[in-house]
Amino acid sequence: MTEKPRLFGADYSVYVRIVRLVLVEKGIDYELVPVDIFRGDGPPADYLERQPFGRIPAFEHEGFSLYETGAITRYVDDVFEGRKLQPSDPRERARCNQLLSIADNYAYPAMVWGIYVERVSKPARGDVADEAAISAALLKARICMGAISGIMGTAPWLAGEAMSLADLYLTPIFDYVLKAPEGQEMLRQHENLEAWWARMSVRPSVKETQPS
Ligand SMILES: N[C@@H](CCC(=O)N[C@@H](CS)C(=O)NCC(=O)O)C(=O)O
Repeated sequence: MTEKPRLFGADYSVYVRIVRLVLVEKGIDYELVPVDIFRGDGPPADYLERQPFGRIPAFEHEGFSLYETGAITRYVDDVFEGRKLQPSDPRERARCNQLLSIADNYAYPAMVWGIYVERVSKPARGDVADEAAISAALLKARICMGAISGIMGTAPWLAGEAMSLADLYLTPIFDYVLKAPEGQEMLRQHENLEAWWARMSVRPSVKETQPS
């Protein structure tokens, strides 16, 4: 019997959830090995051998160790059977890759750290939200929503005719930002994204990977 792939990380992490969504959507059985990088003394020393930058996730499949979510998800899509998550059409694939870059470079920092963490997560643990940080993040997040909506256009999925890595990358980010009223307000400005989220958020993979 082949070994189950192992995913190292915590279920609250956006990036760990992206890989979990990919694994679930492809129907792959995997083991989630808990690693908490936010504990007081930092990432466990043996984890740094897997991921020298101390970020989650890391991944292992039959002796092959890998980190960086973009590399992991493309590897999983290439190596395992199941639905293909990278478009074969070169232009749709380029749009998919463009959306992954938008997610990494602009949406994740603005929507998760700038809005969700400040507006929802900090107050929940008794800390005061940094309103200036929220205002600055909102400017960037609005650009992200506009860009994502523009790329999607009238297609059913973010990168075209089929669900792709782009949808799975942006789902955990949207799930967090939509917990803030500012996130809900931004979504209402984009009818195509509202309809996409209504379809995406009820998928069994999204329910199965909810942070605990
Ligand atoms: N470039 C990394 C980013 C992963 C990442 O930033 N993960 C977050 C959790 S969602 C993390 O480990 N943050 C810890 C830190 O910033 O120290 C990837 O694609 O895997």
